[in-house]
Amino acid sequence: MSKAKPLVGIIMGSQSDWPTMKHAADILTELGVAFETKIVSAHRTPERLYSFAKSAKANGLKVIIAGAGGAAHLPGMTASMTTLPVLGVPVESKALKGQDSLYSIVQMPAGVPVGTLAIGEAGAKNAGLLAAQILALADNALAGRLDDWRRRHTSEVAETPTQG
Ligand code: RP5
Repeated sequence: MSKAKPLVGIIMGSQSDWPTMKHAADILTELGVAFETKIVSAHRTPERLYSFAKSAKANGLKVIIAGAGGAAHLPGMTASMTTLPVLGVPVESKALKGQDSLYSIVQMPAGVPVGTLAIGEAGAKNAGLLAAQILALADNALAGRLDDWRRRHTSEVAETPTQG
């Protein structure tokens, strides 16, 4: 069986970002969305970044999720080289707990948007969901799977707290 062509590119600045970015990958797997993962560092592998961002659309990607920590210029630099939607995930850093990552990603000057999610695991998971929601605009089967996912998520909330 041939592997589906990836529609979402998940990139991250370092191997150390994977425990966070894995949550984006997991949700896409759960929803049956084909994706690829790559380590692309804006400052350590700038040529890899250039070639990834410049060829992303021609390679069939529809959405890019970019996670980085610290001086997190990866999402913004990626967005500067493509008009695909770029979702930025601020990875929690040691020194500033990801506030540095968040501010680096969220404060894009007008004209080059990056959709910025929450710091860490919640942000990565929501980036995966948001990427799926974008793709679902043109994919009814995926839209149905998202509705089911949301129903399950809602039904997991008990009406009364467990005592004890
Ligand atoms: C950033 O620096 C990466 O995105 C990572 O979050 C952070 C630390 O990278 P390593 O020193 O663990 O490679 O570029």
